[in-house]
Amino acid sequence: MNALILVDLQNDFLPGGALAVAEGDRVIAVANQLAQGHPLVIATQDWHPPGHASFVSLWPVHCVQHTKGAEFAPGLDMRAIHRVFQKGADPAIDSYSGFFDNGHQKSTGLGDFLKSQGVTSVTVMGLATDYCVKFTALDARALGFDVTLIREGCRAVNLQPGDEVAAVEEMRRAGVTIID
Ligand code: VGL
Ligand code: ZN
Repeated sequence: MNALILVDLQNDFLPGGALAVAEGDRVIAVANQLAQGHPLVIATQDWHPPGHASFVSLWPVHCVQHTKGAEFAPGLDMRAIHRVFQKGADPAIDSYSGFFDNGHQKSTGLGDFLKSQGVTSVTVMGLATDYCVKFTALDARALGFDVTLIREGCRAVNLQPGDEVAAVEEMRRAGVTIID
């Protein structure tokens, strides 16, 4: 069985949000379309406590628990989403991947959940290509899932120009099938 993983489709990553991703809003329609009638749809949610370690030097304050910015995009069809996995709640360590924290110490439970459901392949899209999407796709590969990336459902932060292309290449090298 295939699971669709929608990565961090939250207000703070949309235009006007605290960590806005250019054209981030454009992927919501793609998500709704892919989710329609899909047997298993997972959403990840960046879910930071106030004062999260990543706010100090890396990122602006974003996706703070129980704030508007952490909520899912208003246009996202939540009825099509079966389970939400939150990440980044540990104040001391960030979690780009929907599966593990960045130190690979703690699991979110997503991998075990997918295996318990008989999932062997995952389709991944969302925000942002060069961070949470990339690390989610790479961890999914490392856990043994077949992974497909829907590129039109992704947008990148691009702190450096070229980050998006490099992220896609890294995923391709790891065995992720890229659908352009
Ligand atoms: C993300 C930076 C910080 C993402 C989350 O969703 O790609 N990037 N937190
Ligand atoms: Zn974050």
